[in-house]
Amino acid sequence: MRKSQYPIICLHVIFLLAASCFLFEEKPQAVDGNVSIRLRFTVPAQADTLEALPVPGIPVRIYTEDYSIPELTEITDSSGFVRFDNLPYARYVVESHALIKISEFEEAEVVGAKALQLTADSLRGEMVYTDTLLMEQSKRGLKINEIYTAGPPNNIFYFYDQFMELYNGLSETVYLDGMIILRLGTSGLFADTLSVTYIYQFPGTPLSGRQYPVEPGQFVVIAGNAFDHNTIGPIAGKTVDLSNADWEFVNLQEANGYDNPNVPNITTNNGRVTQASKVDFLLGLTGDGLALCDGSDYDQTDGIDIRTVIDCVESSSSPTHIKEVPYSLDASFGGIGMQRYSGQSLERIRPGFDTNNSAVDFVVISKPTPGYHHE
Ligand SMILES: [Ca+2]
Ligand SMILES: [Ca+2]
Ligand SMILES: [Ca+2]
Ligand SMILES: [Ca+2]
Repeated sequence: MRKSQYPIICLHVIFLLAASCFLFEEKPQAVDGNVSIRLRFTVPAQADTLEALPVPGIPVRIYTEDYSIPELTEITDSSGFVRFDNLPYARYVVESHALIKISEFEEAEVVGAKALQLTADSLRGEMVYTDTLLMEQSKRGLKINEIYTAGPPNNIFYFYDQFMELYNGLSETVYLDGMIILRLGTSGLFADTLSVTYIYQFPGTPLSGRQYPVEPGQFVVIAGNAFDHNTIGPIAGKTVDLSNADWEFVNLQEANGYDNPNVPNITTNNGRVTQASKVDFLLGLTGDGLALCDGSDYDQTDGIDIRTVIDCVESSSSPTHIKEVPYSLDASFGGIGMQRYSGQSLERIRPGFDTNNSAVDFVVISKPTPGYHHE
């Protein structure tokens, strides 16, 4: 018998989004365009053939924020095709997830997702956009699940409500002891060390420490500053309450830096990890590189060894952004179109879902979700 990565796919596709099939069964009358999207969903076939296998019978969602058009869902046919008609020119996100049986005992989650900008120019006169999406398998682990950096809607340049969120997608407990979080500089696409702008470390001993557990399915919120940012007058009601964050970034050399005594700290300039900057951990509002590493390499003067990386994400609001993070850690970047001072956040499509390709793995969401996942 030949080895196959997805041997019995046709029999064992399980719907994760079955509920959404029934919500929008009828085509909404508001959709009034004459463009069509026709997509084929496939998964990689055996290693010894080049041909991908179609994925039949899975729900495919499509949505746009350009118009108030309801989300649409269609099911792929027996050849993996799905088609949406009567659409206006707009930017769309197409997404599908499925659990696929990869052996008698094991299922893998796969996703196919794509952002499309349909204009008369991009379609070159055609009325049907056609493409094939290769669904990719998620790698389970402790992941950077959400990065909130844009700031709430405001005109006082407030963005100190930033946080990041981790998620444990494994079936066993992991420990944060001694792990480090990096804000990255430009490393180079084929580099084997990461260039570091900021370096912060959890307390405890890297690799062997067992003081700071993260249970399976648990979210971990790490606040820039762990207080209720709604207490700031001009942004009251528009931002996040981080007073119950799990952790707080503190630069021990920051003059008068905020430090909530009830929230434990992940620190820098602590006698172990050292950085030149005396400011708090802050990320670029609409793009940056961020890495979570196991802490076995904590000397950033010669860069951090990429073999110690647990997860790494590059983001940028600009579609013409030039990548700064090695391809082997993130094949692309997420966050295209994210606006500063919008309250938007960047979160994985599903909790912990990671194909090491942030354009596929992440979506821009309209408001941050500290400690939980967007709907
Ligand atoms: Ca802080
Ligand atoms: Ca604190
Ligand atoms: Ca990753
Ligand atoms: Ca979240």
